Amino acid sequence: MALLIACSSRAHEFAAFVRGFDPALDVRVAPDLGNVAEIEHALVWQPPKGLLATMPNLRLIVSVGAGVDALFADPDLPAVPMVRFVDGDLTGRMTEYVTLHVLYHHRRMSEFRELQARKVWKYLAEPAAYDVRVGLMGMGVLGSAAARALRIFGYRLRAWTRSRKSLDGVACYAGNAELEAFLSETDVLVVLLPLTPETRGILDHRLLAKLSRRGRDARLPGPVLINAGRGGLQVDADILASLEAGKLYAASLDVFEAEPLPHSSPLWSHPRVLVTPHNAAESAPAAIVHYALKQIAAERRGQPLQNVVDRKRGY
Ligand code: NDP
Ligand code: OXD
Repeated sequence: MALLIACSSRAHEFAAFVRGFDPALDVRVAPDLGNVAEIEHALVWQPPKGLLATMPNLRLIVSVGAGVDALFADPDLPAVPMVRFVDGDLTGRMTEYVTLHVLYHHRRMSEFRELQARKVWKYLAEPAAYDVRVGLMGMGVLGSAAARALRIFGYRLRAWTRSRKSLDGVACYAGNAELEAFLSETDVLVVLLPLTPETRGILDHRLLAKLSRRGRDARLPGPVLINAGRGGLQVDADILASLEAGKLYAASLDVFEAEPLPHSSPLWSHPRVLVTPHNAAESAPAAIVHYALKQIAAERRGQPLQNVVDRKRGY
């Protein structure tokens, strides 16, 4: 009985925590697999394609990420249960990220930064929070926590999901048929969707053009995009073009089509774009390992697993 750790980063850090928590557990760190027939559980982040299929007795895959798109990218992904990482600290960090960036753009901070650089003392009109419509694309574990935090400030909240949701103080829209109505009533778009075949490239010029601008009544200078879901959801070039055309006022991007974001990308230096290196909600290795060992223990005892990935939905 062995646990494989196949992670593109922090693998040895995870292994050290496993050994600390459970010294008796046989831990293998890819690419040092040993006898693959002994591997029953795997803790993974972006594992090499085809690797997991070489383990004939694999019984459970634990994803270090909340998002599992990298696993589904493996055409040979074994048909064993998969659980994704869901954790209070991760959720808290994402809530901080979303709140920080909604407030930043609502309070026109990028313009104040520009004014400060030029030593210009200038008043900019800022709408009341109750007049700013924040729309969440995706209101699962992370989106619903963000909505609860944003509600405290009095923002007018709406959310778009696959199946219909219900949350106090949030106008809920579901499915493709209601996407346009959702977008037309959104000033600040917060994206916390998983990357699936249905959502890939969804943040393109057509979608961005549908965001509310409220014409002469607009309180913000234009719509804002905040994407902390996955880079594959967005078309970087369309975001830039929308900013240039004034269809977008500003953007906060934690994720990109290519990561790390290439030096050549104009997003790096755009005055209304905030770039962060896919760390909106970095998770603590000890918490990840603790969670993985709990799931492995449940699997061994035949008890229910938590946060099981639905293969049909792809998240
Ligand atoms: P959940 O699975 O809990 O929530 C996903 C939400 O997206 C659900 O509300 C779901 O709808 C909705 N959704 C999925 N597909 C569609 C679709 N086709 N149309 C409309 N809505 C859809 O995921 P989490 O909240 O835990 O995480 C969301 C994503 O955040 C992850 O998949 C990951 O990519 C990203 N992430 C990024 C991090 C970072 O550091 N930048 C850190 C952690 C996660 P429904 O409720 O109907 O199922
Ligand atoms: C995740 C991430 O999916 O960090 O957890 O992106």
